[in-house]
Amino acid sequence: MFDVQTYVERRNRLKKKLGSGVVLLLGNEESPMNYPDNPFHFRQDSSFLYFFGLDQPGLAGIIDIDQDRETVFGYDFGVDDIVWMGPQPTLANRTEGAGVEFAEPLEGLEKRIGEVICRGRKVHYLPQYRGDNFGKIEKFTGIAYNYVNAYASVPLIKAVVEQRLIKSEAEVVEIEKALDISYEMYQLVLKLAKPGIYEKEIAGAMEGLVLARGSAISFPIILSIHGEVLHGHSHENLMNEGDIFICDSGAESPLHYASDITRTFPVGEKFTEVQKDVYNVVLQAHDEAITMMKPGISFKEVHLHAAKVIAAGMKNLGFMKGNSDDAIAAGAHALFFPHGLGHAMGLDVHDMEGLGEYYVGYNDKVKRSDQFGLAYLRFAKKLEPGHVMTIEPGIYFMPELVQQWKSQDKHTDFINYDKVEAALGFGGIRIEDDVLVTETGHKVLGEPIPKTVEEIESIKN
Ligand SMILES: [Mn+2]
Repeated sequence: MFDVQTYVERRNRLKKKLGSGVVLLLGNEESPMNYPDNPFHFRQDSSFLYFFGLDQPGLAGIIDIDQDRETVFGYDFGVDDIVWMGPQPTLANRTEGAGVEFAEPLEGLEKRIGEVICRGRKVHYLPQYRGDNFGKIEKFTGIAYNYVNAYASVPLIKAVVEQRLIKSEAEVVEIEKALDISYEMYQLVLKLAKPGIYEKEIAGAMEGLVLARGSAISFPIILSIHGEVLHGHSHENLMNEGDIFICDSGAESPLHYASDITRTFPVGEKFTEVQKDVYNVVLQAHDEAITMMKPGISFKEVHLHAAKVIAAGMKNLGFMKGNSDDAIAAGAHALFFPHGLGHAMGLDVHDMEGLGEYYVGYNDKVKRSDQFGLAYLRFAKKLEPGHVMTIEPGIYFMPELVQQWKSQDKHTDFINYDKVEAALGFGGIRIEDDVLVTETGHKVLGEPIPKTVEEIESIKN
């Protein structure tokens, strides 16, 4: 945990921002895999971690703003539990570390919420994503399961997003701890990738490394010679000479802050000429986007600049044609770069996506586009010091998308379909780093992981 004061201050800020009512923050439960006592790896809810820091299942926190009283509800383990689990700290011991004065048995939570509602006071809760917590909110408030998220507190969402989006120095230190593991992961990938190995052998070794550091992956590893499948989690392919592969992965720091890094490497010692050409377009988009990162610039502007580098580069290589600005305005570049440039990162790898992407990356002034490609941009608003963003442009050759667009005669002024079709089977390229926005500009977090063609090929030789 961070020091006690961190959690006290975070809750004080939240109380001040909301002004009145009762905040209910549910921690997560153990989640069974195939029978109740055989759970998945436990992961605490990120907002609960942020405000209370307590990393055990079966807890809930109440912040009564009007009475200035904070309570953590939970369970005290008896000898019958300790027989199976070993000695456990008491609930009061645990809550003390979070600076919370009151620790009460979980059974009292329903009654407490009931009293608040009976008095006509507001219960603020966040959108839920786990079935058991939907069920709890339904039980405590009487709001039907299917309407639980519709009645989540918008003022609470906005207040939590505002706080969690700006990372303190201590939080950045945590993210860099996760990035230390990422650095080792990519050293391992570079060592293992050779013709004749299966994707799952590398992905498995990476996850083993993460576990051996006492950490957990921050999301399921993406590692595939089919880099054009954006979030593919199958690792069954045999990797051959001449293939390139995308590896998109992350780890968690001890306090559960994420890292998120993507590299694209050749399976053999070298990229082919065309792989190198396309790689350098993505790298240029990545580098120029990072250079633009500073307070006051909108992330949409940075995204559109990366799109422009990609459109111009693909025109240079003969895959696109016509005026690149017009191509971007029309959305033609999205055939190759269909996703957003990046996302906020913190306790969640897609930070606070569960609270609503709109609240994280957009606001009343910055509305989401409905154009294919731009619509997937998770964050468009202005950057501020303390934001941690990923920068992850990519170029992909997606056979189904190419066929669909071609059959619809889509953007024929901007796409050279003959040349694109001849290149199908290329796969995809994505390059991702994690970037902190500072007072004056930006800082790429973590030890540099090989990124240029020369760096990669010199290690692989
Ligand atoms: Mn990412």
